[in-house]
Amino acid sequence: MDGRMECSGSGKGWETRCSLQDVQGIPLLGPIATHWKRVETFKAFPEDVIIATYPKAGTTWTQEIVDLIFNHGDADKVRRAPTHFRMPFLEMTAPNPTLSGLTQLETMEPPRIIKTHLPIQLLPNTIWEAGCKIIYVARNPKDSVVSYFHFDHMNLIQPEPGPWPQYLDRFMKGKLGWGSWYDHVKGYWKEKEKKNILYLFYEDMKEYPFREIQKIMEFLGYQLSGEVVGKIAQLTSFAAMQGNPMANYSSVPDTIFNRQASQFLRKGEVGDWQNHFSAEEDAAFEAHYITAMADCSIPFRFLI
Ligand code: PPS
Repeated sequence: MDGRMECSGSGKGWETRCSLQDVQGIPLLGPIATHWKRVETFKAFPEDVIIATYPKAGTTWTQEIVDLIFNHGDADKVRRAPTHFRMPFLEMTAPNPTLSGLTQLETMEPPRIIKTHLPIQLLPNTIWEAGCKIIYVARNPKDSVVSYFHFDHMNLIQPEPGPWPQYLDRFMKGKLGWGSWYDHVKGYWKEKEKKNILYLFYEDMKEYPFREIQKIMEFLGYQLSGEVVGKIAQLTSFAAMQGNPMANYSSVPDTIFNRQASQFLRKGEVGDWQNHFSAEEDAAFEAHYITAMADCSIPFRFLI
């Protein structure tokens, strides 16, 4: 079938959703686990920029911003190809080269803008050895899990999400793909001073896009005028990206992204969790959050 790849264990195509397999204690999509050696031995270059996130934290948004910074705000240049071709997904290994981030990366010259959802301890060693700049984006867990739930309905390679209450429970237990949100955000937070990591929040990007784009620009060593930064903010607004076929994943076939279930750029809001969490779920989540985050105070905002 067009654009499909094997799912580890099934021996078939993507007729079935992938299952998760542990890699060093982190549940990853089966095909990623199967090809883990290739991910582990990935060769990074010093000029590469890594955009690391737990799923649904604003990866695509940040990718678009970084590509626009690299291209001095030139909208035509960033419309050269869809997001996943311009800025491959590091661990997304697949026999089909058009879907394999790793295969694409092997053919690209640095500086490359690389997407990953890997927790910090699973990043390939050469990223550290090369001293790559890492932009980490974190999103509050309630909006993250809601976005992830909708995404798992629409992305037919992801494991079946099942009912919301059980899904929320699996998120809190770190059993969804790429593991524990709590460990993920804490892992990068604890290393950010020692390593070359710019730690950003989705909520800040939403509230102060100009300021956050400037931060990214300075981190990457660019000096663009206020006018260009303003243009980048406009080009990367939710509405602009939703209407941009090179930034909205509309090129991914319906056999993989079921758009009847959800759009990739779905709502793009802070606080949508209020439409999904019951009062009881919220209370249980809050109690769990306090315990899970007790060893690390990261200033998450659940509303802006
Ligand atoms: S993925 O699949 O993990 O790479 O997804 P990711 O890109 O990290 O996150 C998708 C969510 O980010 C929202 N999004 C945006 N919000 C605001 N502004 C812009 N420009 C933007 N672009 C993407 C997207 O809509 C998903 O969030 P939800 O809450 O589901 O709408």
